[in-house]
Amino acid sequence: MSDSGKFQGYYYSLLKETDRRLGKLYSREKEEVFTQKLEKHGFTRRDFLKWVSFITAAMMLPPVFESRVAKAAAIKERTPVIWLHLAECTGCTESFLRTRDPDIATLIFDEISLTYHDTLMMAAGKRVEEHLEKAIERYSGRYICVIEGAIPTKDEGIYLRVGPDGETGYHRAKRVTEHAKYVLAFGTCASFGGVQAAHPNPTGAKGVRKALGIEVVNVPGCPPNSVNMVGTMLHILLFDRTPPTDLLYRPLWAYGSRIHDYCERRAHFDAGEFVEEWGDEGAKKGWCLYKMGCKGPLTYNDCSRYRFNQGINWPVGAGHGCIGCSEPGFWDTMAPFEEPNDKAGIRIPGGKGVEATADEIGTFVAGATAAAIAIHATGSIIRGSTGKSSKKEKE
Ligand code: FSX
Ligand code: SF4
Ligand code: F3S
Repeated sequence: MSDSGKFQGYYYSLLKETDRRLGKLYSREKEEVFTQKLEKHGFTRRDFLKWVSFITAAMMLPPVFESRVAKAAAIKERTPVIWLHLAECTGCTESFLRTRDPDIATLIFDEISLTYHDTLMMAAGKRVEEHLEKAIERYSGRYICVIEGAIPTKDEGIYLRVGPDGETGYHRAKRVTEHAKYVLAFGTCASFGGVQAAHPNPTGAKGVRKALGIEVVNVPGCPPNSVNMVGTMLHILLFDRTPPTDLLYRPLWAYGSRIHDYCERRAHFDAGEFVEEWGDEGAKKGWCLYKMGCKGPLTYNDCSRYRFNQGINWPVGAGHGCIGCSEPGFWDTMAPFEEPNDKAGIRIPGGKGVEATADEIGTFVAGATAAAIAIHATGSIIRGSTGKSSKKEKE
């Protein structure tokens, strides 16, 4: 079957499943309560539907899913979320809170029941521990476990201790994920180890999947943009299954193309117009940042489409190149961040620009990038979505 045939089949079965699920879970009374909540916060039904259209398109679902996404805001029983913080800077939560339409997303996530969140909770100490224990017990086998941060594994994990009893991050993550239905790694630290795992990695820090040997959906970025986090969670809530991923276990809808493919400076790359020095004429004109070290041609993510902080801006928009923060080991492999990666074999247009080099354009991003593209394409084809994600698997 062709790839497009497979995807049509995928969407069709997803649609049928969603209707079956919503048929059981949807409640008109709940919808009325939710609509009243929206109104109370100053949102009209139209505002809500606009948000629904945006997030449905971002998840790369066809418009036929929009009414289902809207309905999902009013289902009877919510999926509880337990959100842990391990070795990291909390930037991922910061990014999550800066949702495109914070109030609508926040309202929906209130409904989703953020059962436990290490940093957003008012309580502290023993009370928090009791709350966590109760949540694990009450929702065992049903909750989504979100993890931010890497897991130090050296010397039995002693380099990260959390909570009043000094439990290791490794033990806590193991204990909570064991009873979770789905595990999501938010941020590059939780996905691949991040800055903690950068050379020489003194604490033996690893991403969740590698540290625990379990199935995890990775939502990398340092931090990831909120659309990727909200959309991934919404996908699971809607369909009760994880989205299709690439070979690095990143949702394809969010990490299926490169920063470079949708970059607002791309026309300047193709025309051979580059910033050569910080603050030069090219910089003032918004030319391409490749020669200043931009790793957009090597990085799979959608920042160039959705940006950060309610869509206001993103690294390249602000005038610095992408540093490849959603790729594994980027602190080591993408550095130096302000110089082009000579080993990547990326060919750039010469001074004559796109008209003179049209035949070459297709080969610009060959060389080392081909390896990344191959990983990606293979993953796209072979890795479907799963309905259960706590199975053990070999590293
Ligand atoms: Fe890591 Fe997230 Fe970078 Fe920070 O929690 S991905 S250091 S933005 O905060 O984990
Ligand atoms: Fe944009 Fe960077 Fe690509 Fe230039 S190299 S077009 S700045 S992503
Ligand atoms: Fe990271 Fe590059 Fe996006 S640095 S935030 S993947 S633009």
